[in-house]
Amino acid sequence: MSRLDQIRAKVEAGERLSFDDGVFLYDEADLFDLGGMANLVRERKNGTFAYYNVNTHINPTNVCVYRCVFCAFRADLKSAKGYVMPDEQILERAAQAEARGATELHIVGGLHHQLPYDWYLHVVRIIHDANPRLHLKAYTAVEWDWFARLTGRPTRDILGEFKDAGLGSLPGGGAEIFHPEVRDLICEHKADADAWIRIHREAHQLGLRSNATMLYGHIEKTPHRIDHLIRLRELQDETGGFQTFIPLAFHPDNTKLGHDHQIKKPNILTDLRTMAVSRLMLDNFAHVKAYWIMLGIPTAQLSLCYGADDIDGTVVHEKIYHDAGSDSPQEMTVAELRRLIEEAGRVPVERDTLYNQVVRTERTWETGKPVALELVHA
Ligand code: V47
Ligand code: SF4
Repeated sequence: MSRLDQIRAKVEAGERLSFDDGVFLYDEADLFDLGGMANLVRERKNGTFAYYNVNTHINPTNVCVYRCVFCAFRADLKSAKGYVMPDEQILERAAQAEARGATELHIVGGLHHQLPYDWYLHVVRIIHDANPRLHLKAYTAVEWDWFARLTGRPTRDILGEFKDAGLGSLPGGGAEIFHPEVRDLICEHKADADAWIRIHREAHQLGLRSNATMLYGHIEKTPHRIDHLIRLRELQDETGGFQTFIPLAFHPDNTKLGHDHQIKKPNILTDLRTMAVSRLMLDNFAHVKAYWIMLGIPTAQLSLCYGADDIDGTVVHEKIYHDAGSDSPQEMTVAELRRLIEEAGRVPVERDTLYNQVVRTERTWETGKPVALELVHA
């Protein structure tokens, strides 16, 4: 039996793939074989559904003490590009989101040199108090680690305090590439892999769900990517608290990394390969997301047959990828998202952040049953 056939037999039997299997698939498997296997797992877990949500991004500040070399979003303290949103602007964004029928706000930003811990807490509290129905998916592990550095308090206590103030879940950012051979070169001083994993573990133990990401297509090599996926899989075995994995393609424009290493954006073949290998390695993740802002619409559509079952949401006001050269639109309407999914031969399902189906009437929305579970137990 060929190596590929051995791996295919494991996938068909629902057996776990090893580190070496992952490296082989990434580097040597034919893309169509890879897609076929990933699609098998995708359809086993999520049938023909493809999920989207109605959300808005808020980046309360872009001023950041760190200098991750892949980041085009950050600004120095005194730079003309730097901003801190006043409360009114934050509340207006949240009110607009609510008025447009959003169920989720995605809140992340820089680590400001001078703003105190209480400001970040205040942001969550005022939004939640004004819009209690909006799910607040806020702050990456890098930010939680920063709050611990600011206060000297354990991250577990801080997460608990934010949960009481209205935090709903954690986004998956800040993971980049866990392996120190890469991490030390691209984001040396911020939370390391152990801190990222520990913070997500603590969040899960507090009953908060979270997402996970991997930034690919820069200086990392295949073993670093597989190592990253396996570290996530191990934490998921322990807690079951991750909802979605989101592979993030490096966008080089306006970044030091792109400039110094002359790196181009990964091509569609790498995007699809990464999506498929992620789906196959992360056997204990329910969902894999093709973030359309980052991939562009055609690749996001194709990804729905290469392991992905989710395309994120309407988004609105996206900055991180547009500062780094993304030419996808800033936002998509629900009709456009649904059409994108239908054109790819999938059935669109609106979900809330926690993957409950959203049922809409003319004026309002309600949370229905967990979609995936309904499917699995049908
Ligand atoms: O942590 C920053 C990445 C992340 C660039 O949880 C870049 O649902 C590529 O995590 N090129 C933030 N990537 C975005 C993020 C995310 C996005 C959508 C949904 C969710 C979710 C999470 O973006 C950062 C970093 O890994 N990033 N700069 C860049 N130039
Ligand atoms: Fe700061 Fe985040 Fe950009 Fe790093 S990725 S420089 S932590 S805003």
